[in-house]
Parts: sequence; C-alpha cells; structure tokens
Amino acid sequence: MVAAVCAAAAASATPSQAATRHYWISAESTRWDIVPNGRDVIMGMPIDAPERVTTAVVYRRYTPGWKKRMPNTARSADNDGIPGPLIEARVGDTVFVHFRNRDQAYRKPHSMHFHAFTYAPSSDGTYIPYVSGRGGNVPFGGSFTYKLIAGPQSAGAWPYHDHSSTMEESIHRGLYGPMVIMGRKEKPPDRRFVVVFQHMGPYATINGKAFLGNTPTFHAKVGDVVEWDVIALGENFHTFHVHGHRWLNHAGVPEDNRDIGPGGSFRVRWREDAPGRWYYHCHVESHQMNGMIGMYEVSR
Ligand SMILES: [Cu+2]
Repeated sequence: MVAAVCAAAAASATPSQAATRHYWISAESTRWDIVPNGRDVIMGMPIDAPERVTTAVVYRRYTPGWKKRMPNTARSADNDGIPGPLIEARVGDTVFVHFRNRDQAYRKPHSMHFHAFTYAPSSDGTYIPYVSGRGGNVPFGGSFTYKLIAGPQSAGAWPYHDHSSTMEESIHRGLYGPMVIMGRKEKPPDRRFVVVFQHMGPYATINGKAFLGNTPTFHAKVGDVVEWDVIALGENFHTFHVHGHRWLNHAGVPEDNRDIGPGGSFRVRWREDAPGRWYYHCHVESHQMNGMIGMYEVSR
C-alpha cells in the first residue's frame, strides 16, 4: 500500500523537484497564559480570572534527532506552542513527521493527524480500536514516525491535530497546528498570516490568545502579496472578517467575511493596497467580545 502511494506520487512529479522533508515535533505540556497583558482593552476591563492561565499541551518543533528545541522566531515558523509549528511542503514532496509524546503534566496518549496529505492507514494518526496501530494512540514517553505524501489535491492551508483517544480534551488544551502546501511552481506570498480560531477555557482565542495585544498583530506594506491561512477547531462555527479589504470567493464574487467550521480551513490572498490600522476578527459578536479579534497594520 505504501509502495503504491509512493509510485503514484513519483509518477506525477519530476524527481529533481520533489523533496523529502523531515519534521521533529513533540507534544509537551506547558504553562500557557491566554491573556498575557491582563486586559480587554476594548472594554477597558482587567482580565484576571484564574482560568486565564492554564496547563496547555502543545506541539513544538525540534532540530533533527531531538537535539534541541527550535527557537521561537518567525524564521522557525513560530515555535511558542499554540498553534504548533508550521509544516510546509510542495505538491510531490514526501514528508516524514517524527513525533514523540512528552506530555509530562497529563501523561495521556496523543497523536498527529494531518489533513490533506495522502498516506497509508498506519500514518493516519487516528485512534481506531483494535485497528489503528501505534501511530493512532502514542503513549506518554512513546514515539512514532508518520509518512505523508503531498498529492495534487493537497495544495492549500490545512490543520493537523491530535486524533488519539484524548482528541477532544487535547485540542481544547492546544494540540493543533497549521500546514501550508504549495503547488509545484507556485510563488510564495510576501507575507503569510496564520489565524486559528478555537476556544480555550472561557475565552475565544486566535492562536491560543485572547483580546487585542495578545492575539497576533500582523504587518504588511502596500504592494505586498499577503496570504491569510485560516483554520478553525473545537466546538464552534466562526467567520473570518477583515476590515478595509475584500477578496474573491469561489464564484469570483467579492466578499469580506467567510464562514468556517470545526476542522475547516481556507486561504485567501490579495495584493495590499489599503494602508492603515485595521481589525480582523470573528464576526460572531460574542466571540469577538470574548477575545477573538486582532490588529492588521499596513504601512505605505
Ligand atoms: Cu467565532
């Protein structure tokens, strides 16, 4: 089965261009402050409830062979925890994700399940009782390597997440991350912004943070091609709204607000032409007022 999948991918890709990529990603527990500045600046209210700080379980990227944790910089694709590190590939690539479970706090099983890639059932990362094998439910202290193929239908922005027996509680605690798969010859954007909608405790979060100044502030310049990679997980439907901008929907009609549900993802691009300081947010108003809002700053 694995061999057949590989042969199909090889046939559709010129060997000189297809790459093999390795990621080393650990599930680990960490203290996580959802509202580090302690404020809802829109309402002028302090946010000091004890639920503000929680013990999260997050994905973090390491250098090959687990030598050391990669730094938390834009270059290393944001390794602070929520969402997990960006996994990047191009159509035709083979990606190996070396996973280990170091969830010291809860010591529960975890896994990695990847949307959009093609893979053998053993790399599905999903717990199916009596069927799924080791990769579906990796115990605390254990490890597993997933083998993924980026096929012709894999291009786009997608989530990965825990799909073990602890999936629901683990996703709530932060065990999810983004993937970007580009076409074989696709040009990357000048700016890439990852937005993950999810709830954490009583808060509506973007990338695990709530309220302005905690959620990401994204920056671009007029003339930049900007790409927004939007993902939703959890129990709720959301809408992605950006002030001062529009993009074309699948029918070619302009829109500035798009629905997204749990497990959903999409990407939109535009060439930036609107300098200013803008909101982006979920337009479910209770979510917005509960923290699901951020700033987008465009300079000339
Ligand atoms: Cu929402």
